[in-house]
Amino acid sequence: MKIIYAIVSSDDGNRVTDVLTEHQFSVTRLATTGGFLKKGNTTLMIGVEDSRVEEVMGILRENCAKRTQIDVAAPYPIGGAPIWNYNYSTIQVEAGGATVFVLDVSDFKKL
Ligand code: 2BA
Repeated sequence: MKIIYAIVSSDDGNRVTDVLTEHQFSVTRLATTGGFLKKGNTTLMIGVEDSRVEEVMGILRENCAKRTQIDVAAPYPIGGAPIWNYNYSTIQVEAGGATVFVLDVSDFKKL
């Protein structure tokens, strides 16, 4: 068994969860925050048999917006200053898609 952590855009979170559920996957959805942009995103936790990992990957691929370059205002601190004193500069980052971690599960029980 594997546990899949998929970090997706909050815009895609609902749809991906619905499609996974329709395909009889169990999903836990966590409201998370990206460390770099400090914006909300969604992390899906999906426990799945090894044989169905690729099916999950396919659903993520099909239901998450394609990765594109976007301009964002990125904060950078002015020498040890608190957050409200951060300066901002425009940078390009890739957004969309899914960041996926697949981990082995050593034990799984429902008690
Ligand atoms: P954030 O950390 O807010 O990152 C948003 C996007 O900013 C990233 O998209 C990437 O294109 C860019 N980025 C992130 N860190 C950067 C850095 N140090 N310098 C320049 N650009 C940077 P994604 O790679 O698609 O990541 C989307 C979200 O997935 C991330 O949001 C974070 O919440 C999570 N994530 C990505 N890689 C991760 C990792 N190795 N470990 C844990 N979480 C990760």
